[in-house]
Amino acid sequence: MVDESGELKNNSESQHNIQLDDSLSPEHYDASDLRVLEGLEAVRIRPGMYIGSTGPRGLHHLVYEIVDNSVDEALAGFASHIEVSILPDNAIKVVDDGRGIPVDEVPGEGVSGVETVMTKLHAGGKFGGGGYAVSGGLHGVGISVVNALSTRVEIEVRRQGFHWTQTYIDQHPTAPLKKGEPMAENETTGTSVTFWPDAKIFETTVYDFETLRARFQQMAFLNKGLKISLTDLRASDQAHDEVAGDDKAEEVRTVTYKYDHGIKDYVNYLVKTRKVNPVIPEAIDFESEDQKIGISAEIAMQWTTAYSESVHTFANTISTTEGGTHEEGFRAALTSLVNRYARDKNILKDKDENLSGDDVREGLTAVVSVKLTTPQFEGQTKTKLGNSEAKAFVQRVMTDKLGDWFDAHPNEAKNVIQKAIEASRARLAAKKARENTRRKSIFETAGMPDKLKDCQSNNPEECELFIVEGDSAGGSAIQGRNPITQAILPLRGKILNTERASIDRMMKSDTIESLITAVGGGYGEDFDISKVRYHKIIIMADADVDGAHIATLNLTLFFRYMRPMITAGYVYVAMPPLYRLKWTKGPHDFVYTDAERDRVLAEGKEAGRQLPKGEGIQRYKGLGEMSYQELWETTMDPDQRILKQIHIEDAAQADETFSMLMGDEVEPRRLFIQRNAHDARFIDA
Ligand code: 0RA
Repeated sequence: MVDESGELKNNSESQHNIQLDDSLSPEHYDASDLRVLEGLEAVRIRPGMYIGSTGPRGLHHLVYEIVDNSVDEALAGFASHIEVSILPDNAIKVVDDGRGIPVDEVPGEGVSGVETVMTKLHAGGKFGGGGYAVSGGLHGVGISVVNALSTRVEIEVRRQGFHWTQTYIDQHPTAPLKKGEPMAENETTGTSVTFWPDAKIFETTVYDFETLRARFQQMAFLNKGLKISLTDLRASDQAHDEVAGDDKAEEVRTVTYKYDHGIKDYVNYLVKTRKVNPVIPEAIDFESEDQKIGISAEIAMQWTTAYSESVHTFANTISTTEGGTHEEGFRAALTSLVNRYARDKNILKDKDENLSGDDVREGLTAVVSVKLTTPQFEGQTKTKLGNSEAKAFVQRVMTDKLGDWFDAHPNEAKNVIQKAIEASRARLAAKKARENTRRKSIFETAGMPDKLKDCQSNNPEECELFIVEGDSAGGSAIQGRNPITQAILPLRGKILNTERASIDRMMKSDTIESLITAVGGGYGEDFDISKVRYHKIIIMADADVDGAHIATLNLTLFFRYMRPMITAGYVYVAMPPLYRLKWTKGPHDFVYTDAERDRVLAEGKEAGRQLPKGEGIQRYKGLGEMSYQELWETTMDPDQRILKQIHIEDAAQADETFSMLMGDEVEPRRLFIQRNAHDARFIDA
């Protein structure tokens, strides 16, 4: 998914000068105080290093840290059900039916296993277990980090016939682990962890149901047979307060996920949400494990009548958005296998060109999930798998198993290859059309589209391309811009829905052609980010539903055909203001939401400021209504504008979202823009 909200304050050390021992009081159990202060203090000083950020993403990460431990119990064969609840005060409770955290004293530690896990960094699998623990969040740092960043943690373990409990307040246990009631006859072993995230650390402590729901559904897909449920026990008004204007009253929400066919179910689900037709009767799936090198791979795939590919890869259940070795192995094997088979069977003739990877993957929905003992995560966002053995392993598994499948299903194999051949024809036709237009435009400035008002600088790092809806806004943008670094591409009306168009039809569209040409890096498999002419692409559309649709159409084009632009963080959506408050004295205020308008009005009045009678609050209906000065001031000036940087946190979820957004419903599009962009005010500064 795209990053869900602004995380502006993260990693700023100065904001986390938090007192660590203000909770020490005589009644506190103090045997382990020293140990607590050592490791956990480091986490509180630099939370970003352990959980990525102190924004909403980091807040949600705490839940995943606990759940990952429970998932490890499931992978080790001991747990089958994980129940997560959001409590009324935004505390999180995670209950599993695993073995339970060890309760006996850990040799050399002088305290129970529970207390060791809670107070020592990385204590997770260090004792007792040692199994095949392969789930794990971004950092896999364990429960102690959750303790470090919570004001309170309550643990209950069912193990060795008893209930064991312990409470931590500001990291410190209030007493040693307490042996309580015996377990009832019908009770299973397990662990229950409840924690209250520290509001001194996090920008917000309000959990988003949808974010957790989507992640748990994905975990259920990636861990076949595992049952995960999520229940929201907050009052419904509170449960929704992250999305302004969404005040539907709903009763307690509960979802439960369990997929007996794992990623095959995932592929079927993705195909269904894309509302496209499958090409083969049933999704292909296979798995293989090599215990010697400690790696397993599960692969599921289905070709569909869609035009774009949707291949999603995971390592230890983490979405590897930047791809990596497992994805390379998958692609290499698929392309060469299909070409070899097509030539063997004479479906591809001697004179025919080889099918490209893009051709073979057109319409392919696939999930590749590898689990390995020592994953290496690389890349900008640490979501690229680096283990070289994963490439060879996935390549071998694909070649063997998909090869067998082709041999066993010759008719279906033929359909798949036929589809790739059609994709290849369309690709060649598109290439020809492009070459024709290029020849035609040779007299224009360096082959750039007529409509593009380019900037003077040739340094992509400082160049910005504004994609502007409509001619009148385009005109103001051209007048208002900084011509040195800002280029304008006005597009008339909506661009083609690339979700629903073949590549040759897509390339016949003037608007899309001019956009791709202006960006300069090509598209699809041949996309080359080093040739890109601007490091900021700014989609500028009205702040209404129609504008949101235009923004999503543009984003879909980037997502499907120029994805590295998004991964590199080059794609932004401009946020034009909704109102201008014209104070009688002092500078005007631009505000971006109704809530902000009310707040700024109240603050201004409190400070004794006044609005002129009548037209003190100007509402902007659209970009086209602003003068070029206003447009510059509010939306284009790097010192004042607000940009939302688009992130792909999880390509599989983004994929689903784009499919959903391209449908007919209006409301999800508005919410999309509101929730899924990143406030780049400071990135920009
Ligand atoms: C340390 C060792 C063992 C299990 C766990 C921790 C454990 C942690 C969590 C956190 C949530 N649920 C959990 N379940 C288990 C191994 C236990 C053994 O060897 O019996």
